[in-house]
Amino acid sequence: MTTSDVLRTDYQRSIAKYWDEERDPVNLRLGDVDGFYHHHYGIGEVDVSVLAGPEDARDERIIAELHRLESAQASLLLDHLGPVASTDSLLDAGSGRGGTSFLAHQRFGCRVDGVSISQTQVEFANAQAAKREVASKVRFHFRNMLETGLATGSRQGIWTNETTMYVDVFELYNEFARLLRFGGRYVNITGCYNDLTGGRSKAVSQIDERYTCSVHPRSRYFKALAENNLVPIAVVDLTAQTIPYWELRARSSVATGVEESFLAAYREGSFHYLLIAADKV
Ligand code: GPP
Ligand code: MG
Repeated sequence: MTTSDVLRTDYQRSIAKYWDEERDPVNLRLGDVDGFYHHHYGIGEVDVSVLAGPEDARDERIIAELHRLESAQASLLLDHLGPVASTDSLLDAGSGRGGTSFLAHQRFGCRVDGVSISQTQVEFANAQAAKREVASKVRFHFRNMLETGLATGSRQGIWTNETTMYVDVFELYNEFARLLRFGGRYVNITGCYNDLTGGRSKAVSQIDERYTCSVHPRSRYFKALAENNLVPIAVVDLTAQTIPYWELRARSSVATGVEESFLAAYREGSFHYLLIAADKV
């Protein structure tokens, strides 16, 4: 596909440019720990022993711990995909450098396609697939998740790991409903703002500004799912589980400055870290 087929708007071109140029140590140094490169945050209790012990190796220990929590997040997402056979196909919508896709292939042994509007990310992830010798099963494509070009009914599972804040979720779920077979599962992990607190808080606006994204209200996800024959089976509020990750990240050498906005938003209750799993009917 040509660039103009994939990138349809000035907004999409600006997002693609951001990710094409992104080389942030908070992502690359963490990925270097074991070769799974993530673009999402972490969950779970922090092992505080990483903060003790010899000063010189402390930063390395913190980075490994942040990475462990990010991998735990991806693992929880995969837990919610339900049974996946090695003959099934999955879609990672907004696949970044491929971390979650490789974990999925490792777990299920099945085909995984990832789509990203960043050609640099697609090349990076495909190089990882070749290095891992899984390129026949795990493939990344320069495609728009709103119009993947993949076959109708071809997917047993689809996930979005912190990518939905870049798109209209009604449009997105229309495409996912086309791709999923009957009984297929969609899993989403996202940050969303709290309808109850009344609109976008200052801290949420700072997150939007940092990534040039537009965090959706919680309600919008459920409306968009319902409109597209996607029936929720699990909703898990991960907010309390992600706060320790942000506290540790704020103390690390790879902090980017966005940590305080996430912590403020989560603590004041204007923002939630949510997992939603839904079945296609
Ligand atoms: C980036 O992950 C994730 C987003 C841009 C989506 C925003 C997420 C929300 C929950 C609102 P990353 O790993 O590239 O970000 P960072 O560089 O900050 O680690
Ligand atoms: Mg990151």
